[in-house]
Amino acid sequence: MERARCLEAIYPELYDKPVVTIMGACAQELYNLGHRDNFFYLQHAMGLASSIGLGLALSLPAEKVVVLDGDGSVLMNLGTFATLARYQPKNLVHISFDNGSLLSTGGFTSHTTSGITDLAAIAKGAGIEHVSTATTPYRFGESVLEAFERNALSVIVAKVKAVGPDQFGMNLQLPENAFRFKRHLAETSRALHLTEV
Ligand SMILES: Cc1ncc(C[n+]2csc(CCOP(=O)(O)OP(=O)(O)O)c2C)c(N)n1
Repeated sequence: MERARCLEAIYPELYDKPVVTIMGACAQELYNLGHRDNFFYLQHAMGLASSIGLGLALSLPAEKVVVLDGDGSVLMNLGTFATLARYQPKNLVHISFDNGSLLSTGGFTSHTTSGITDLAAIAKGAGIEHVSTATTPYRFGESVLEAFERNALSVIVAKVKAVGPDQFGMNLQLPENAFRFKRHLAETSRALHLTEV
């Protein structure tokens, strides 16, 4: 299973949801499908996409917030599952694309390689009830649709190949993306705590 195909499959469902991605290959693959102002590609702050997603979910209870994470990034902030479990945002869907690799910086193996570390088991153990692992495109699509329907925190670990886009490059700098994302949320969501930008 390839992450790009997974993203392609769920892309139509993302049109109305705030989406936060990790940097690098995942961000590029989503961008390549067509940028939208409800997509925020987190740069530099590896491991913190889930933290930003949690903050958005708590601030925007009427929105379904989606985090697109990576195994390396989650491993860098493992406590995030315990934090998510504690706050239980009903409107957050956390998807880890587990390719067993730090693909975007050269493809070094991560701790999930060869099944050493099981992110889904960690999420369960942290106290998250709705956790699923997807190894086929069908199961991935099913898990995501179920999560979008569910009024509860959902974590999905998608086992994908360590392959990424052929080329990197976005016609969008981080500050512009951040300002447009925030403005979009302020204009379209029933935002409770967003200030003017
Ligand atoms: C704190 C920190 N350390 C290292 C990096 C460099 N870095 C950027 S992306 C990346 C790999 C991310 O791996 P993963 O989350 O598994 O996603 P993948 O690239 O495999 O899609 C690394 C090490 C960074 N941005 N921040």
